[in-house]
Amino acid sequence: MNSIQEIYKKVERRERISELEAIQLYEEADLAVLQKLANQIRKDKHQDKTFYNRNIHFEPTNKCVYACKFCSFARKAKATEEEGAWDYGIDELKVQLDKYPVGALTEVHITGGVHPDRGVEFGEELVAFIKKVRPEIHVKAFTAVEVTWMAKVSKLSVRETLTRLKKAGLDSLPGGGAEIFDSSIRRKIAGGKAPADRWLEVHGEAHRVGLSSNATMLYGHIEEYSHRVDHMSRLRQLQDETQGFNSFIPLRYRNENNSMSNLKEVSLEEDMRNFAIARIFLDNIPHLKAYWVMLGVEEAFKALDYGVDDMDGTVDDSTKIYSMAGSIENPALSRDYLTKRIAESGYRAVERNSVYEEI
Ligand code: V47
Ligand code: SF4
Repeated sequence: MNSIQEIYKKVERRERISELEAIQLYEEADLAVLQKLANQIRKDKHQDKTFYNRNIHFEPTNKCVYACKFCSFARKAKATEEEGAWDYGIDELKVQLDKYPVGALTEVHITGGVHPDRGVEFGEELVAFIKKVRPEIHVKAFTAVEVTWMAKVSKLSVRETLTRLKKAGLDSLPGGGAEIFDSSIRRKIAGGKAPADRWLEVHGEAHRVGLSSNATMLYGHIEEYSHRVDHMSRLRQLQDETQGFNSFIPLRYRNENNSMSNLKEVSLEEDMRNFAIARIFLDNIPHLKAYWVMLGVEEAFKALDYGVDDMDGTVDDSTKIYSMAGSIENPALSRDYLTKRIAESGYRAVERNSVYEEI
């Protein structure tokens, strides 16, 4: 086993670290050293740029065939409106889009519960509608879990499902549904939903049909450091093969209104340690995102000093997944606020499109 000093030196030489070395960083590394190393890597890759975009979310339903224990958002598939369930379609999507003049948004992110009856046709309809009325908007839609379910309902292969969605106008896949890949932990917190291999297969196929994607990791619940490293290692392996991931998004478990509310949330220090190690370990994923909606605004700005180069976007109060789990109630940040705070943090704000081209 290497000493911790030797691992630091390896990172300084920009050599790839092993899974065991990453676990050792989690267990032994000094946070100030991790911060310095992650920051150097971030500077090599992106200099002083901090990216953001102008985006909204659309959550077509919160009805879900699954019952992940960490989820505060989902309702049973047969739940009624009185029980807090919703089913939205084209009409609601149109109302949402009509709020924005042409040019005000560059991305719509669509994700929601896994609706029992909605197959690929529903997905195609939503995506095609956006492309009809706002062809310039990038549509980042449907997690690997949703894609897997659509394929099942419509009796198609994953590849056929992705190809049809792409033809309808889908541009990329969001990173959700990854949770934690280790099967024993995944089974405990995410029940029967798409296992790790399937999640990775969907993203691999997406990359091969020409759709890029993101990857998340839900941490700070019942997993151990070895599970986080295993998760990132499987992503690193797929990325070596496809180069299709744009960004990695660690998501701290939020503990309100769900079946694991007995668990305490991890500390800010733990969040920063996790961002820094992710930046060091995932040498082949270009961007590291602090999703302020989940993490909190102050925490996300702090993360810029621990390897993060992307703040996600303006969001404009269009998502409920995190407010229902105890995070910011009405998440919205203006472009001016993002630009100003990024500058105050010592970085240069750069508006990006969804594949990180500068606007
Ligand atoms: O997969 C659900 C997470 C994810 C909780 O790709 C929770 O750009 C913490 O993936 N505590 C969906 N996390 C959101 C997502 C996402 C968000 C922003 C940007 C992108 C992107 C992707 O939310 C789920 C799950 O891991 N989640 N409940 C909770 N209580
Ligand atoms: Fe359903 Fe997704 Fe919530 Fe799991 S995390 S219960 S799949 S909405």
